[in-house]
Amino acid sequence: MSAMNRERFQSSLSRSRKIAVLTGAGVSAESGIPTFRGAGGLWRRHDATRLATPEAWQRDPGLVWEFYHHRRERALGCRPNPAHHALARLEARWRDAGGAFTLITQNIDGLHEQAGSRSVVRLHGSLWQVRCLSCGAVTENRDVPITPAFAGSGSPDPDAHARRFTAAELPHCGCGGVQRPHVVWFGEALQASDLAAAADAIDGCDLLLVVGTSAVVYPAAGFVPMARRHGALIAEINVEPSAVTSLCDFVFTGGAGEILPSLLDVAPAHG
Ligand code: BV8
Ligand code: ZN
Repeated sequence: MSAMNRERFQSSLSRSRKIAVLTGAGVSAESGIPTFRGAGGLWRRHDATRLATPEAWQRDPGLVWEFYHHRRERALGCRPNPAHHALARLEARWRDAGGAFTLITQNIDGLHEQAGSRSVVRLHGSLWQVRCLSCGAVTENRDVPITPAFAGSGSPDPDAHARRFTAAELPHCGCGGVQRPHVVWFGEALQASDLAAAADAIDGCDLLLVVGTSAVVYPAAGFVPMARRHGALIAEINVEPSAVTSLCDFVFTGGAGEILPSLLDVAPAHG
């Protein structure tokens, strides 16, 4: 990134009164959580985007739970990286100075909240919540394995023995209903309240940071052109161009964990 570009960005950031951030899997890459479209997008011979669907659940809920058990087990040891912490610090500085700040994430790993981010819109749900198919109750659940039957399962090895799980071996709610991951699958609608909260954050923001997303998944990716239509300045931090790079006023190429701590080390001009 050129020094002039960096300076222009940091002075725009300092003058911003309402900041919005959109993050994707790339912000967690340096925490050890594989991205969707990188090698992490494959599990056994399945494309992750085909497992994260209601159809996959109808066909074989045990296989879908084995996929999520694998991701929960792998995420257990992962911690927020300097990118998550830099965004949490920026939020605190803007909040203390009376500014507005909302972080909209596509990620389900919970690392933004672990790093201390407070104003978070989780567009796609949480790896650590389950939802009952009978009574709809959404509960926190950090059990790994999710039930004893999944102990030792979930290997991503394409030749791993694929065993079927009975309905009784799946997680159950106190009401007796089967529980699914509380995430938004492809083909499922996002929660209206989350979409509204994200649209409010984009409406009237002077600066949108787009961090670590390929910006191919909708409606999340649609918030970038929405911000542009509302006149916001847009900065992208990514290791490579994305589907929205052409809409960005500033493009910083590199790992979010390396770039964000110094790039965002700016005091608000107001307050
Ligand atoms: C809906 C939860 C309607 C589950 C996820 C054709 C055109 C447009 C849209 C569609 C279409 N066909 C279908 C659709 C709709 C579909 C969609 O967008 N499909 C895409 C694939 C084309 N969208 C949906 O289905 C959505 N729902 O539209 O509903 C509807 C309305 C009413 C009633 C019924 C239905 C639901 C989408 C949500 C799906 N769920 N996650 C789970 O995780 O298991 S999406 C999932 O994939 C992630 O959450 C994430 O959002 C997405 C992956 O995207 P990224 O986060 O960007 O990750 P990716 O790996 O792609 O990229 C990583 C980036 O990081 C890269 O750019 C890389 O360069 C960068 N990077 C890597 N390392 C670093 C880095 N950057 C910085 N630093 C680093 N170190
Ligand atoms: Zn229930």
